[in-house]
Amino acid sequence: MTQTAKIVAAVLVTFVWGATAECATLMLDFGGSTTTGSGQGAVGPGHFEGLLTAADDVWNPIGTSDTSSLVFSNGSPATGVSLDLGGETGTTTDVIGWSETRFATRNPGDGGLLDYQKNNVVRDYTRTNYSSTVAMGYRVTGLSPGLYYVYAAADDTYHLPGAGNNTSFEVFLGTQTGGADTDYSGFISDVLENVDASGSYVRGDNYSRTLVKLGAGESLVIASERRGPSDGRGQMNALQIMPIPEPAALAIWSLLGVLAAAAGWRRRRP
Ligand SMILES: [Ca+2]
Ligand SMILES: [Ca+2]
Ligand SMILES: [Ca+2]
Repeated sequence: MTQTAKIVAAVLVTFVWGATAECATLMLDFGGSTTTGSGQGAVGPGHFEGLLTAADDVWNPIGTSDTSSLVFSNGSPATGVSLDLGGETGTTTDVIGWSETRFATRNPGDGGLLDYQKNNVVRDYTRTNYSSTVAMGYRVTGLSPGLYYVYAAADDTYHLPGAGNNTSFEVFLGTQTGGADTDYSGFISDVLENVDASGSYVRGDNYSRTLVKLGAGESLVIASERRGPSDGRGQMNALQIMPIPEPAALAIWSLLGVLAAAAGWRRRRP
């Protein structure tokens, strides 16, 4: 590849990734807090990893209700996109019922938050409120088909650090067509141990990043459940659902092929 082509590629990758991610990333801030954390510009795991920029600053505050009034991270309306909250139909059923409405929000305890939790979207959360043993589900419908990174953060910030705060959650991810209740027992999952005390986002400890392929007409389904000796209550502090610009990347490589061919043609001319 020529130096010019390399520069063109770098610029295009930067531009296309930035433009695509910025305009179609969905950021959900669970919990009822309006003082801090649910406002605009808060840093999530996708920002921490450098894949989202300061321009991706619009979060959707989510309490305990389903909603179809959502915006993307650049503030543009997420027309046709909706969020459905649900709860496990029994302690060990591994099925999310989407007509469940018994949820609650929790603000953090009055001290001891780690630095990355302070004044941030991960400080508060939404959880199930009818049993201490059921998972909670989050279903997003209306997103464009393609590849997504799903960032999930779940931690019990209501209890102070120490033995009670190192709560471990399992986050399940999958897809679904139609509106039926969802069996998530076959979904892929990530475990968040929440034991790191460095005060920073740490992937695999206090947040997960999972690659999900969404087909045409499919909904993204996420479930969370507290781990322990027995099943525990599910909750979520924040989610970022970020498209990976795969078609754009393919277009870039096609263009580079044209550039390389043109450079070769020029070199061969007398
Ligand atoms: Ca939150
Ligand atoms: Ca619902
Ligand atoms: Ca359960």
